Amino acid sequence: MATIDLSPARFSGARRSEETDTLAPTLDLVSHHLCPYVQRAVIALTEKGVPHRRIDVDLADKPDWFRAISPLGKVPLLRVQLGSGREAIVFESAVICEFLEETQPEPLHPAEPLVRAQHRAWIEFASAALNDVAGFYNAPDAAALEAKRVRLIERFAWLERHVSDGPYFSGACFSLVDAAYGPLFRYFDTFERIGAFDFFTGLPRVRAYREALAARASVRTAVAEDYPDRLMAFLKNRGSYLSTQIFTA
Ligand SMILES: N[C@@H](CCC(=O)N[C@@H](CS)C(=O)NCC(=O)O)C(=O)O
Repeated sequence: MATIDLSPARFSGARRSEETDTLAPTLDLVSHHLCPYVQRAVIALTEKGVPHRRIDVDLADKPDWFRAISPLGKVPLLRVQLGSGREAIVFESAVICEFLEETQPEPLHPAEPLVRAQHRAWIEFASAALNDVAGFYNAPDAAALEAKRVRLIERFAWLERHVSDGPYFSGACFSLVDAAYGPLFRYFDTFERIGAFDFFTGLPRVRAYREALAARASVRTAVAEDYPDRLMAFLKNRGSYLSTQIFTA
């Protein structure tokens, strides 16, 4: 069985430890159908061609086995089997993606440290925008919804000034930063089915970026076919102002 060497000698510039082991070739990703952070890890695994199994958990009714291995009670988790027989858990999507970057083929980070740092920073920015997305769909009234709509437009205006001429964040190469924006933009496909919120008016680069990501196979296949219906049902059940604007079955 092919294994991947995890000894620190593989990585330059890192502090050395005594830890050496091997990583079994198939990885388990503990997931949730709708989670955008899970999608980042799935996109990275797909782009790198890493065999993996996806294990979806019900976050509304977390199983005991999941509580026992998830320090923050959140998905995604990467569960890896080691050659020594041990099992290890890696949590937090950014950490999972960086681990994949260090151990798997097909680099998704740029080689230059400054550009890499900027990509990492813009991944953080996508996480801040995801918090605003949650604020938008949980807003209790029309005024709060509008405030979050404006906030999100401000976020996209920042992105407009920093995204490349395309198709991806930095140009021709699909990168880890793109794996953060694909799942973010996906929410807006469903928001647009609910109403005309005009998130992307006057933002041609962001619009083109959104389209390029939606067309990327790894982004498209990071969710199941029933994702739009599941998300719509989730939004309808929030008890929020947006929920009251959903008139589909
Ligand atoms: N910072 C975390 C965020 C992950 C996160 O918020 N996951 C959500 C689902 S999208 C979760 O598991 N929430 C726990 C819950 O709903 O109880 C990461 O990047 O992995």
